[in-house]
Amino acid sequence: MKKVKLVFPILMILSPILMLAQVDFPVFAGKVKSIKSTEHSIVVKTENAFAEIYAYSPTVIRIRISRTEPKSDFSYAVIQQPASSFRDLKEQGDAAGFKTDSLEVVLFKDPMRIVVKSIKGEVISEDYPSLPVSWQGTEVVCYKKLFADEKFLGLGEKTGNLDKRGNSFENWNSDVPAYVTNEDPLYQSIPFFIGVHGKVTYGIFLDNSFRTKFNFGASTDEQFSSFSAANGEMNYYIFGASGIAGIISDYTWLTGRMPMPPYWSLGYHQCRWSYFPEFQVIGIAQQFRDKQIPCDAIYLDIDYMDSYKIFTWNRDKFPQPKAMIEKLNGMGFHVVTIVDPGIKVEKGYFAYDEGVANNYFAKYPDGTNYIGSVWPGRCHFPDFTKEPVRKWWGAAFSRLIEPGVEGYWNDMNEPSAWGQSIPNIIQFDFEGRKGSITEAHNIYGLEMSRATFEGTKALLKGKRPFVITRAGFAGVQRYSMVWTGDNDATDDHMLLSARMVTGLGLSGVSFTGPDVGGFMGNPTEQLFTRWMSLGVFTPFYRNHSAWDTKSKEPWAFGPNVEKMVKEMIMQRYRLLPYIYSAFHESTLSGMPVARSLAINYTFDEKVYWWKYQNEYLFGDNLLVAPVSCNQAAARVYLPEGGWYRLSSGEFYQGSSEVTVDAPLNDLPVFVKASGIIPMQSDIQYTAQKPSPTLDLHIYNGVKPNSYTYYEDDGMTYQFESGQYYQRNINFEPGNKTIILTKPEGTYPSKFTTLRLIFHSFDDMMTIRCDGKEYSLKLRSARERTVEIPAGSGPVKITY
Ligand code: MIG
Repeated sequence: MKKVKLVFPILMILSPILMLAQVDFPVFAGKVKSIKSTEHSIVVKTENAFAEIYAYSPTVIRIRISRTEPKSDFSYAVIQQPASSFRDLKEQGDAAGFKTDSLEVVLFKDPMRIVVKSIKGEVISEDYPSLPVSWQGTEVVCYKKLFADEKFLGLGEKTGNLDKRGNSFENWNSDVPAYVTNEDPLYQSIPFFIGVHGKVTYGIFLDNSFRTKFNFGASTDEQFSSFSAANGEMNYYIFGASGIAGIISDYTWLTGRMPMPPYWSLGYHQCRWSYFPEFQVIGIAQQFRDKQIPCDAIYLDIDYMDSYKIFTWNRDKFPQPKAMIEKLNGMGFHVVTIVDPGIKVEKGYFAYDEGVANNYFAKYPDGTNYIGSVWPGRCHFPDFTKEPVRKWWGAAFSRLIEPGVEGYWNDMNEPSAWGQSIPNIIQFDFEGRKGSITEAHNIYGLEMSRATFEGTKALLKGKRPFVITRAGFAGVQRYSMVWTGDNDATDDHMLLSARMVTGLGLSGVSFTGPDVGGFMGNPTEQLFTRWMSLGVFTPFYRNHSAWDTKSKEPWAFGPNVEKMVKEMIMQRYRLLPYIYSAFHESTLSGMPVARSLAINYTFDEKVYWWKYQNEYLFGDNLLVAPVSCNQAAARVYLPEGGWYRLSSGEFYQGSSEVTVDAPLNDLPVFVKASGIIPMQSDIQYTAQKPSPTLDLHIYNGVKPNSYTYYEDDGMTYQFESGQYYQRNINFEPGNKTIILTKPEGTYPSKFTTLRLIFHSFDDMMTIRCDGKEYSLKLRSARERTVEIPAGSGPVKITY
């Protein structure tokens, strides 16, 4: 500590001199020369830098620091504008301070150093005392004080532990087939993390698409954390809402939230590289129906195309795509096709000809189109940082939409080229600003997803597109769901996938999932079965595997596994009303569907423990404990409150570590005491009508619980004009009432009857519902049921 404090002031004085000598020595922002407040910001000049500080909302502060005076302001991630200037700008001696309703920013002048506090005066985040923002070459770094107990969460799709302290990470979207379980970087760049120290939580989002690095106290003698960008501005946001849920809500307000996905995309998906020709695709679909295993989606990987040319069909293997898809639709299947960005260099191929004619491709500085090799051979790459290119790309989906494709799977968009080393000089338009791939690389997948989403949304005329992407950047949730790429068929990957899914969830991306069963390699029967059961409780439930692996459909491992796996998929479908409501909640608040326990139990140390860090809440009322496949029993941590095992109804007191059975057909999943879970009857695919009776499971507890049930047509955007069905279910154990509020919206629910299933309400045999008495049936030792009309007004139940 001492050493650092003494050395840096001296070095800062020397730095301009050393710069002249062309030594790779840091240039520090230095002393504040002037501070002025404008309508929307505080503008600061320092010896070597320009800074601007904005309040986007009372809990969202933006800090922007650059060596030269910033001319433009540009972001692909952020969709909001600064709100108002700070109030109470006060300059006093060595510091200036300004406030919002929730936060206070203190700017120290010598050297410039920023401290953000809560309005109560707790320090949330502060620049490391003797290391102000600095540059080395074009790289810019910000150093923050590391608190003794500080934890670091999020950062999107990352490997490693839930708490990332002591490690450093890089963001550079990478095609990493068969990545190892500590690989970094992977496919996505989401330069946003959440810090926890004392009783404080905060978030930091570095909005810079160059290669960025985050150091959470790795190799710094536990003194500071830092984040840096290879080029561009030190442009970051500090989120100071109290609590992680509030921070995620603010972050997704700033960068956008997931739009409502089509209902069918929450079902089970069957994929493989590749199902072809046509008769195999139909055959797989038919086997699902024959075996009565529910499934909603079947995928066409790269072999559906003619020589891997995007937006074409291989007519030998798929002579009549439209007729084939109609047939699949008739069987209740939706078709998803892969699209890669590389456009084959081939005269006469429409995408090549149009792209060349209109200057749609990324270029060398001399204006020639860049060529890299991918699946189709030599390819050009669309410049998605140009509006006309996005429009063109989007419109080309008519070639898939016309025959009936409903899902668009964006692959290889890191962008990947064989060799993975696209030269830094390749040029992109950046909406006229111009930039090279060093800046465009990390947002390439984001803008490709955007082009796909906006284009298909327009073509589908009111129907919701389903977009899937491998690469992305902060804000990707606005356009696409994210799958976690080419994992392996191992237990470690299965467990890691839980952390990656919840890590993405902490970082604004709710609709995520891994290749269930593992992409590379062949899972054992046990691993396959276990992973299929974890998939039930994962936002995205897709089985996928590589071309050189054995078949992995639910029946591929023999009748025993098939029976277990069939029951698991059926459970997913029974749970869809619950899952759909969780997705809807996420579209409104950004709250992920799969929630690390760190969100609700932030200050409970045990949720960060190595052995419990994979646990998460699935929606608000279920807790999932991933277990490796050969473990017959599991040690599980149940946080505060009470918990019921979903499969048996057995009760466990919370704040306890328990050992529970974990046979392959029964993943440890628990329902929160006072939890409410709506479930429907068995269906084979989402378009099939369930019985008109909705099961409403209510688990006894002592705490009140409010649950929001949501339904709509699952297909269109008509819910935006009121065509939805939403109802709160308020369970108040204190006064023994359950109130179903009057349904909101104009959409008629699929369900006209509610079967209330009371769990562990031991001596209760009657209820009163709107004054009328109903007697309960004993369904099992712990379950009592009764059917009541769903009703169109409020319903009050007392017991
Ligand atoms: O170079 O399209 O991650 O899911 O099956 C591999 C073939 C290209 C990578 C994707 C994977 C997909 C595969 N793709």
